[in-house]
Amino acid sequence: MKSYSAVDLGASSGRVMVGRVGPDSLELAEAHRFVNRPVRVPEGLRWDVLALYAGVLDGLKAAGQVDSVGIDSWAVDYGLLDADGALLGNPVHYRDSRTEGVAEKVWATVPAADLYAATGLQYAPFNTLYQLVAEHVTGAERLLLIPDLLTYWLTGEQGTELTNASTTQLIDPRTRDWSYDIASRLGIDLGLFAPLRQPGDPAGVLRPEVLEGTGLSGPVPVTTVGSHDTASAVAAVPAAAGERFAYICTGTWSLAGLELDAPVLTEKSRAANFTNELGLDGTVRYLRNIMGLWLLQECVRAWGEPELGALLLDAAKAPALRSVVDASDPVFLAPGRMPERIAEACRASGQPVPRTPGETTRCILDSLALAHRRAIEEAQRLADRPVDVVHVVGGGTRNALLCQLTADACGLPVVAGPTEAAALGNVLVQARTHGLVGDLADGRTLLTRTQPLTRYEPQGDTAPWRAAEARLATG
Ligand code: ADP
Ligand code: LRH
Repeated sequence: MKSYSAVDLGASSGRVMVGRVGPDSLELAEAHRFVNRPVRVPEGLRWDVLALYAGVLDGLKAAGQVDSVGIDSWAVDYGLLDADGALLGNPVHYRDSRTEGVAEKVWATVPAADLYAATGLQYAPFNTLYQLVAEHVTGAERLLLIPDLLTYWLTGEQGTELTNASTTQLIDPRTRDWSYDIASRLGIDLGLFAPLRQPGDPAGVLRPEVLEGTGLSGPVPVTTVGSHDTASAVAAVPAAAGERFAYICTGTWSLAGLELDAPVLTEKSRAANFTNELGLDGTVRYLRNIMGLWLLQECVRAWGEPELGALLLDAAKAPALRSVVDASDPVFLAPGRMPERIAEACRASGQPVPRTPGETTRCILDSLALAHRRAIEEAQRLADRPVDVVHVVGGGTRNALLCQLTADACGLPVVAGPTEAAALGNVLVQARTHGLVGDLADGRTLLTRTQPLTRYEPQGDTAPWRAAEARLATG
């Protein structure tokens, strides 16, 4: 039996989970959870990375003595360090407006089609590539993606973990190495990045000051995991051997798609804005970013934080599919005024405007289920890979209405769970280094045996969903 601390930083909360793994057992417990609250300062929207690091240290202390530590977080964002390794300013939040209009400038140098052919990455204004072009980095010696930055603070060692590096849009998904040509055409200095490292690689040991602050006895190794939270979450999709599955990682975002063994780099795939991010063991995460429960988080914030359970009960009673919005539309990316923006989108597409928080919540959940349906249908078509079941993992598994609507919209069974998939994927990679788990399929089999899962059968036929889809297309 071994114990692992899995640090998982989501856009809405950070947590340190403890995984206890034996040859045929896996238990996960929460040691510490803390809010991740971005801060708006006059220069823009920033991550409070020192508060997050303090939360990680508190969590490691609460977790107690473990055999290893692994860190994953949201993608694309980074900290810049000077020649002495000191952080230069607070990392910029991917929802900050600095990347507005930057893509068009980039495409004037490297056409969007060339970028996709070389990197397979979706267009999202916040891809690290666009952030770097917006920033004109000067005076920095090193760039560390968020989990790599925290790993550096814990161990003193620098590296760039591959699955998260693939979200920079500077990686070629065929070679799984840097896209040297794209970087040089855009004047991006790849020397800013520390050498690539792979999930499973050692990432150093906790520094003496960290041991002292957390009360742990050394040496405590830090293991490189799939440091992109979505890579870790997909690694923990509890698929049975040979199952033909799609997945949806639901949290602040919904990431819906397929696990493939090679990227899809066709023009049709680019037009549909599917991304090819890198997963564990040579896999590709072929998926679409959908705005996810961010839409609801922002409404809840605007409504003064009402209780979620009561809101979801009201949503369940509200009329179904009355109004839907395009939940993949980047128009919803920035924070603020979310109920009004949803109302505006309904009005603009000629649909009834939701009047109460319950109706707006229903509109959001219907819209998410519809976007899940579209992403999974299109992914199957573009990759020529039919599926029989949809695995839903992440915080959204706690929302039974969303899971049922997703099953109904897709016309497929949904298997919901685990909720803390990213932390479990993180733990599984650490357990592999001790030979307690084998490959991806082995880890998944262990999850099917040890984690509580809920199955939702599709109800009714998909005609109302197809009609809503058509309404949105012509609205
Ligand atoms: P992230 O990792 O992106 O911060 P999570 O995977 O933790 O996000 O998911 C957070 C979301 O899960 C919340 O925004 C909320 O919509 C949903 N959620 C959390 N707890 C519950 C609950 N008790 N009932 C319904 N939904 C919940
Ligand atoms: C989810 C996530 C997602 C990225 C986004 C920036 O937490 O990592 O995969 O696209 O954050």
